[in-house]
Amino acid sequence: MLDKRLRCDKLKNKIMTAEQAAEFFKDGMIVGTSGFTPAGYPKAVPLALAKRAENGDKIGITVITGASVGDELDGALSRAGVLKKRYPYQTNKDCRDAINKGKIEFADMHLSHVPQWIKYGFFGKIDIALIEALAITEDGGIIPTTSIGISNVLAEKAEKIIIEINTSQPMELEGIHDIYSPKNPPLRDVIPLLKSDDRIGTTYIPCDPDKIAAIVVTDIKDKTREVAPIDETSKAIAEHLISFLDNEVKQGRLPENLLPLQSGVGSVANAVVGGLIDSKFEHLSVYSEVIQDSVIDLLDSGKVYFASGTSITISPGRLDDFYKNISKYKNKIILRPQEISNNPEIIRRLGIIAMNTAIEVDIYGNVNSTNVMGSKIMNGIGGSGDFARNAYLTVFTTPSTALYGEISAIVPMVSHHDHLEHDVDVIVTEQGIADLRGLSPKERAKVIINNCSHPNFKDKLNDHYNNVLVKSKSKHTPHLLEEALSWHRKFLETGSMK
Ligand code: 0RQ
Repeated sequence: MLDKRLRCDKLKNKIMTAEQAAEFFKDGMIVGTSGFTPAGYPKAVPLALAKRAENGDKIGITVITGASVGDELDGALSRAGVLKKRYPYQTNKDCRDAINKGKIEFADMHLSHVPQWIKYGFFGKIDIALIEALAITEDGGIIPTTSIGISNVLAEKAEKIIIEINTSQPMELEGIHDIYSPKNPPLRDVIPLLKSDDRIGTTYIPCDPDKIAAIVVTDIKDKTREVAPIDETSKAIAEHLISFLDNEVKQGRLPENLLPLQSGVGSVANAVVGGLIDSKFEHLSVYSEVIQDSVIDLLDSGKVYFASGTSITISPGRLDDFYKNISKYKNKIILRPQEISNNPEIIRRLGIIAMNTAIEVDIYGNVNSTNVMGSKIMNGIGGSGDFARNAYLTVFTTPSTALYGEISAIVPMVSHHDHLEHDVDVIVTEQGIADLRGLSPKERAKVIINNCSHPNFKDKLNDHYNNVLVKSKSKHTPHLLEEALSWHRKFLETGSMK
């Protein structure tokens, strides 16, 4: 069975246990790993490394991944105190807690920047690349599993490579990947991708076999996350968005089958895409980073004919079923490196409709997607900025309230800025939709408050706005700095913005 997975004869003597491979890691190293969402990340070696630290070895490392990864990596290494610095995105509870307690330094980055930073040398030398593989080709090429992320760039740039061949990942995934790596400026060329379903590269990651220092065989499955069932709020958000898109088609601003769709992570994003199943749109395509449950439903229903991403992350209850039916999806899905899935050049060229989720939005259209009350990191900006800044149409969705209605998601001023008013075209909550295109700050404030805020906060927001409008003498973007964050202050003092 391993012959099919390890096809390069000269690498057969590199097979070792996870414990042996974990000995390669030294204190202070910079380690890059595969993985993008809890899909395709290494599992056995990080667990062995965490054990080493728990048994008394002093080791602290920097970890760079494609995006979030599973608990075997971020969770285990955070709990063991091995993780000292983390780039560029995370969603693990223990990792997040350690970041918010100051135990881990976290730099939240646009995901399209990460591969080129590695290529430009901005992180310094990558000591070890730890990559999950489906198989290794005769020449040492790495066939990835359920995600690609930064694996191809790590294989190019890291000093040493450790491979985890994961036998729980079905061989039928072979052929789904398309690896293409742009050169650094000034030699960078046009990326020859004109449609979501274009293939422009190889089905494996080219790799110098002499750099592969260890191969570990494991069968630990991807620990993917459940998505919350679609509730009334998400359903209403999806309905507003779909009728908006419908009108854009009627106005001649979008073709009948729309333009390629990108959707962010989380339960709201999943529900929004899921809402398209009941819409009248046909022959849709997806050019995104994460292919989650709702995209599979859209492929099954025939609404979407093609989906391109860098990761497939299917909720646990549906994963086995997906694996059994991979052949059905093989010519309808391509996985690409995140340098391509999130590439600004391609996002602008294809004219993506970008739909991401906000934590809070202010009355002028600025969006906070990352820091609760301005200082506590949730996940990170992820790819949302890559898409928001470059899309044809940039949409942010959010329920109009959080924390059982005590927090308004529409606030006078966001407590942290991720996406600026200049990049945000449309805001959608369950209350309604604000089309901000072409509006001045004062016009935006009225539309956002009146269309998107919750009835429990609308009057209060209007009072706030009218007050600052007068007191600021109708300045261009009316704010009174001492009052701008008063809503957040009130919540921190009383537990409610009401
Ligand atoms: O907290 O988890 O403690 O219950 O935020 O909120 O409503 O469940 O929404 O799961 O869709 O996630 C923005 C976090 C939304 C996500 C965010 C609290 C709320 C809850 C989650 P609990 P919901 P979702 C590409 C795209 C940035 C990255 C991105 C995200 C938790 O979508 O991380 O877009 N986006 N990547 O209680 C205080 C508020 C709040 C709030 C929500 N106003 N104040 N807490 N919450 N609003 C993908 C990749 O790059 C891989």
